[in-house]
This record gives sequence, structure tokens and C-alpha cells, in this order.
Amino acid sequence: MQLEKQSIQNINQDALAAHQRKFTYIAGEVANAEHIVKKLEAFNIAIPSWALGTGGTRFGRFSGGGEPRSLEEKIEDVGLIHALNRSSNSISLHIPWDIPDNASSIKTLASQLGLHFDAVNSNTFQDQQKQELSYKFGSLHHVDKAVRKQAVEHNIEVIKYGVELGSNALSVWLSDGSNFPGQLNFRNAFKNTSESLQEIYDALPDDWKIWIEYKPYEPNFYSTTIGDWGQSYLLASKLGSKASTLVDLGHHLPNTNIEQIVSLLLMEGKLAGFHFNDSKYGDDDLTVGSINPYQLFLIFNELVEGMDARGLDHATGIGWMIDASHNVKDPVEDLLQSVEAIKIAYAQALLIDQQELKSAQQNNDVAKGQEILQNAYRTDVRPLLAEARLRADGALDPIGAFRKLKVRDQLIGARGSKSVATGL
Ligand code: LRH
Ligand code: MN
Ligand code: MN
Repeated sequence: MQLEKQSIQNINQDALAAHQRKFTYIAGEVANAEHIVKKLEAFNIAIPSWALGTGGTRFGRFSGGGEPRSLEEKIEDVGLIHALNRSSNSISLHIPWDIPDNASSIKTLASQLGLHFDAVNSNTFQDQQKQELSYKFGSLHHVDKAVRKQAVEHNIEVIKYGVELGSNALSVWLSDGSNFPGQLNFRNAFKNTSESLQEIYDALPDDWKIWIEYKPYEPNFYSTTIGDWGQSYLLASKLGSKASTLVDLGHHLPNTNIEQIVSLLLMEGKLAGFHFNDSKYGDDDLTVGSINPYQLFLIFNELVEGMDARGLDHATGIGWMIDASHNVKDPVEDLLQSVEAIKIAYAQALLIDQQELKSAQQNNDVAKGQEILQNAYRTDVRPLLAEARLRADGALDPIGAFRKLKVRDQLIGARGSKSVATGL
């Protein structure tokens, strides 16, 4: 199904007067409201194909019904999200959870909905049915060269799918690691990984990038071969300029100062982009901004300051993706909330007078520095987001419109109440 502009506009009508009141107020309060609205209009965050079904845990999965049964239906759902928020104009595929065999019709469908394909993700953390060798003891780091070769070939195949779809980045996340001391020789595992990645790197088309994700634990609980940003950065540096480090917010030990990592990677030109989510304990993949929105804002402060310092365009300078999915919410509503949280943090960071902050830092005026950040963080920027959506023909209140238009009921009607999406 597709949402008509007119039906969204009809729903906006009821909330228009209240919106205009709030927008006029904030436009008078902040110095750069118009600038922020324009930046928000240009800003998009990719939707992961694996988040469109109700996420499960290993203890079960409870489908809410109307889940997309095919890649085409996943693309349609991203089209719905984009029609509502006008900020989700791309989809990131995970292969082989999605197999885009019919690339040209998939591409046509996506472009009809105003969408394109973001980074493609490879999967060497699960065994697939027809696979010859097992990834039980790892993939790119494996002690057996034949397993490494199989994993390299899979990545090269994913690049080929991506090329057909018009994507230009490969995201690699490895679960490779060990569960017990003595299981693995760390140096050999790292060297094997480096060599395998080099083979994948050599197969990248000229205009492609490879993004290397890190994660400290899970599914391995003693060591992970690309366990932190230092290890990812080291590999990316050895590989060359097409390689950089992808920061998944959930892939840090509790209390890690992620904003500092972001700042340094950006400074070195090695920040690939993000997998946004939130977490309380580990890689919880909770809705972005649901647990620690202040941290998200601090990350965006580093991003705005660092990207401006390097002359990077905010919208296109790095990769923006969500990697969150949960088991108790409607996936579309969950994704709408995640996108909203990211844009709120971005808009708040744009409020900061970076010159003023620099001068507070230069003068060691610690209280002033904190005031500047917290004044921005405590500003309600939601009317700026709503205005950006309104100007782009989106919904003033995306979740409200999704509910009023009874989109989920229509999806259940079309796809059934028991449909289950593929993926995690
Ligand atoms: C690993 C990860 C990685 C995968 C995705 C499904 O935890 O974050 O990005 O590709 O989950
Ligand atoms: Mn991730
Ligand atoms: Mn993860």
C-alpha cells in the first residue's frame, strides 16, 4: 500500500493551527530557526530491512501482524515511513536475509517511492542452508583458509548485488571471536581478518566504501576479533582510504564515552557512519533516544562541530542508519520514533553557538560550557522538525497519522495477521 499526500494533508489540517503557534514561538526564540529547518529537510536516515518485522529474542517472537513477507513489501513499508516523516529515503539490505535477485524491478519500485539503497550488509555470522563450510568458529578470521575464502566470496557477492541496486558501501560486521581463553591465537585471528578484508577491499568498485563495525561481545563472550574502535580503526587504516569505522551505538561497554570516539574518528577521516539505537545493558537495539537521549545529543554536538571543521555536508558526509528493532512495538511506529529522536538530537546540536562554546573552553569556563550544551538540549525543537516535515509534504505527527489512517489494519488486511518478516 501507498499513502496519498492528500490523506496526510487532511490529517495535518486538524493540527495546523496549534503547530503554527508553536513554530512561531520557537522561531522567535532561537537565532537560526530557518537554517535548522532547512538542514532538517535535507537530512535522511536509512531504514534497515531487518527492522520492519517485529524483532524477536531467542526466547520468542510475537508478530503484531501485517509484517512484510518479501523484500518488495519491506520497501513498501519504508515508503510508508518516508511518506510520513520525509526523512527515510533509503533502505539498507542484509544479504541473504534479503536476496535482491530481481534488482531492476526492486530498484524501480524503490524509486517510485522516492527511495534508494543505502549500504549493503554481509552475513557471515550464520550458516545458510546451502553453505558448504560452517562459520561456527568464525569467518574472515577462521583458522581454515577455505572458510575464509568462502566468507570473502560471500562479501564479494554482496558487493555485486549492491552494485546492481545502486548502493555504494558494504557494511561488514563479524561475530568472529572466542568463547574461552586458549581457544584462539589473537594475532593470527587479527592477521587473517586483515588479509581477508584486503581481498574484499580489492574487489570494491572505485566509488565504493567498506565500513567496518566493531562490537565487544556477543555471540562470543571471551574475545571478539574486531572488538572495539581501535581494532576497527587499525584494520581500516591498513586497508586504505575506502575503509572506515562504523559506530553502532549499542556496541560499547557500559558508560563508554562514545562522543569522544566519534570526535576522534571524524578528525582522522575514518568515521564511516552510524548504526543508531539505544541500550541500557548491552547491544539491546532499543529505540533510538529511548534510554539516553543526552548521549545522543552529545554525539551530535561532536558531529556538527567536527563535520563543519572538515567541510563535510551533514546530510551526505557520512552514513546515517538505524539498527534497532524490538519485540513489543509496531515496527513502523518504532522506526518513526527512532528517526524523530535522531533529528531532535541533530536540531538541538545545531542550536549550539560553536564560537561561544569554543571561547568558554578556551577560558576554562567549565560552567559556561555546560550551560551552553544544556540550554540547547533543554530546548523543545519538535516544532522545527514538524515544520520541516510540513514543508516536505509529510505528517505533522507521523505516528498520529499512521494511527488515524489505520495503516497497520490495512497491512494486516493485505498481508494477514500471521505474516512474519525475514531477518533477525
Ligand atoms: C550486530 C549488528 C550488525 C548486524 C546487525 C543485524 O549486532 O549490529 O550490524 O549486521 O546487528
Ligand atoms: Mn549494527
Ligand atoms: Mn548490534
